[in-house]
Amino acid sequence: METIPKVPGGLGMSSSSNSVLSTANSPRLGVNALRGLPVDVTRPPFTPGILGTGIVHLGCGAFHRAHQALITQHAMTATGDRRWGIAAVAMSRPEVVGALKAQDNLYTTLLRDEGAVRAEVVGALTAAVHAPSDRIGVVRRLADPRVRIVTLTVTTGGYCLSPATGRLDSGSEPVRHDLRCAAKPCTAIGMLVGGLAAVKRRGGTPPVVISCDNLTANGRQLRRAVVDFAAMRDDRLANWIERHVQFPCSVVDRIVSSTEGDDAARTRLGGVDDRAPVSAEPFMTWTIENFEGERPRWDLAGADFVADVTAHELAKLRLLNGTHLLLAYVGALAGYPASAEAGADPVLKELARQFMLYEQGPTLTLPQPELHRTVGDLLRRFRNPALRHEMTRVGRNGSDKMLPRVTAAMLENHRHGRPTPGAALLIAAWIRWFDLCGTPGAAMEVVDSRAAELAQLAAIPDPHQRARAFLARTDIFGVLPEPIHREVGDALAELIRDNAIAVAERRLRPEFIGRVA
Ligand code: CS2
Repeated sequence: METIPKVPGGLGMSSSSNSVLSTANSPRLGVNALRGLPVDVTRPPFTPGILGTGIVHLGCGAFHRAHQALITQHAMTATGDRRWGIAAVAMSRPEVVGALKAQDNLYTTLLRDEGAVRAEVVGALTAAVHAPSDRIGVVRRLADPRVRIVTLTVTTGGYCLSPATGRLDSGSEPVRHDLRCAAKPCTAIGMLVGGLAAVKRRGGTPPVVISCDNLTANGRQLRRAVVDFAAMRDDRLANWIERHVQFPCSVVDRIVSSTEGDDAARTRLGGVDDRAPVSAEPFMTWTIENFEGERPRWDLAGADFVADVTAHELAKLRLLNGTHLLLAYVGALAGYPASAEAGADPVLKELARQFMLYEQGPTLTLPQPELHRTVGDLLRRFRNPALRHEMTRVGRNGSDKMLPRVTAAMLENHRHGRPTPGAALLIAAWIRWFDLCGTPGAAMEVVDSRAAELAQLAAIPDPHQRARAFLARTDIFGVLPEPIHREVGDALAELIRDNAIAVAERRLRPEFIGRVA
């Protein structure tokens, strides 16, 4: 029997099963339940049955459902153009697919703020597909002439790129599997190439492929992976993809939290049971590089089309995602299991503010007033008490996130002689988690594709040597100079012997030390 290797990336930005507490007798969400929902629940103005499928999405996690799927529903509502239903593909876990199928592909998005919860039932999905159960079917869907757009949220690992070279990691087991077994690919890259090859064979127009992952230059990275993979199958296919397929970059933003064990959906739906709800903040942006071809009027639903997303992307990755990591790793050491709690701690809030203003901010092109406004907004968003964004989710796969979100800026600051206490503490706290994971009551678990290799480094007793051993992993951190190694070692030594909040407070600018309340 064929063995399918473990695929990096997997579910993308999803939460896990999203099961809500339910009573055995509650009616289940579905087309028939729509009419009986409370009046303040927004319903889709169409049912999935009448939509065409113009989009395939790879990575049917919570993020996709609370972001692109909802925006697509709003775009279809604005125009009445019903060609843009989405076939959503779950890359690894079957639970969400089972839940959606049992609900006519309907689910609820709960937009949650301090004062209010707004519920909207989303009917934009025309199919939910479990990729491991239907690999041939996924490729067929990608090649369907009606599909004009493919979107992805498969996380960094899902791109199968080697961090050292930026090219396809052709030695990795999932990639080798997909080269051997092109008809039944297990990676997003193998699936895309399979679908595009079928479009080329029939002489069709390929879909536009839009990455929605938090990666630097996500469209260009995706294109690199796809073209490299195609070239290993057939040079002509690779050339055709290079010439004909558009991979616009896009920057997504919405904090989407876990809905696990959360009964809010059933309450909002007046007792109707939804096993695939998602919870998110009201704030949302989606910035997409211009491309040629048909698309839903996402621009009427909050998305922006621009010539170049670079500046926006850097700001998002460094201010929001980088600071999220700081709050997750340091906050979890302080015992906070979720981002909102860490964001409400006065010392951590000040640390986050200073990290954004004085470390990440100077590496961006944002004008000062905009930087200050963004930082203020982010501090509010981080501490939204209505969302439960667990540290384990925010902090997972840190080894993929360090360079784009933290150390690229750190290195730039070092070159300009600017201090980087927040970044050094962030890295030290991450390293510290390899010691602590699995300890009873720990506020975070380490979930990382490189966890096994890194656990060996974490066993080095001397904190300075341990920090050096981690930082020697240039595939994770890039090349950082000696003073940064020392600074991270110092922070790690302090975190081992002292309380994380005290260590954080010592890293605030002198005028704040002892004065944060
Ligand atoms: C978070 C993101 O888990 C993470 O990496 O930082 O999911 C973050 O919530 C989103 O990017 C917000 O747009």
